[in-house]
Amino acid sequence: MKTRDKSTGLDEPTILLEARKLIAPRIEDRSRRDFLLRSLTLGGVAMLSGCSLSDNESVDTALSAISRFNDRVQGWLFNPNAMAPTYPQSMITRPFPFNAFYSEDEAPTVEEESYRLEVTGLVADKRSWRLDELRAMAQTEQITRHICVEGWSAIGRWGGVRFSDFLRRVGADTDAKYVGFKCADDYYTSIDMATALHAQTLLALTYDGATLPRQYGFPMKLRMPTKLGYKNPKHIQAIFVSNTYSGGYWEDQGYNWFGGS
Ligand SMILES: Nc1nc2c(c(=O)[nH]1)N[C@H]1C(S)=C(S)[C@@H](COP(=O)(O)O)O[C@H]1N2
Ligand SMILES: [Mo]
Repeated sequence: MKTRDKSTGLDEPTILLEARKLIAPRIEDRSRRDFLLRSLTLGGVAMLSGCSLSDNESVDTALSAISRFNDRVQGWLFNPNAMAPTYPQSMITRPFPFNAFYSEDEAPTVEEESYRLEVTGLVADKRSWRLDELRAMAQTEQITRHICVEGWSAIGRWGGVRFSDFLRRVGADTDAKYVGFKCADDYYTSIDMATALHAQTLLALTYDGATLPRQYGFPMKLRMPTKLGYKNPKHIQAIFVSNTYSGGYWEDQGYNWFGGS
């Protein structure tokens, strides 16, 4: 079951639990965090969000207001120079888990010959890319942990083009706010520019030394060890640079947009 339960109702423990989940991850000072989480009340949620909690809809609005606030806080706290941990080969999770909003046999089949990566928006060079052109760029590799909000994590080895190299190569406006992605399976997401330029953000073309397999995102995925699984789009077909917020598949259903891990 991949649908998020939106029936927050007016059940106080559930609302507070949801609010705590949104607030907790980015308060680094432990004693302040524990204090804030312990002392959070329904009144506090209403106050933080500027919404009355009179019905389901206003509860949802309040929680998404906290989530938007959390995006800003995460953006401020995100350190573009801090590196996510890397691991030795011996720690790679085998087999690496599959996840999508459908089952593994339904993963899209993309044909290499006809495939073109579309690049649009605030970029100087809007021409499309063939896979071999991306393979001809400098390649790098990393072994990092993928963390899914559904409660699992796994260590994997991805290789490909540093995304900051790609963005500079296409003459992207790196002062723009967002980079968005459209995928072959109708998935979509968008990320903040600071994360797009992070040294560990890869336009991944390989998994464990071989061409990225179909179910893990062929022909390419964006791999970011600084973000949760759902922010890492597989089967990327189009990349766009923009100052307009464009959300994402899970983000539009209530998942936090910044999605830092
Ligand atoms: N195109 C596409 N990308 C996607 C998804 C998806 O359904 N479609 N699911 C996301 C989620 S929730 C997770 S946890 C990871 C899973 O990647 P994996 O199959 O390589 O483990 O892909 C992310 N990227
Ligand atoms: Mo996920």
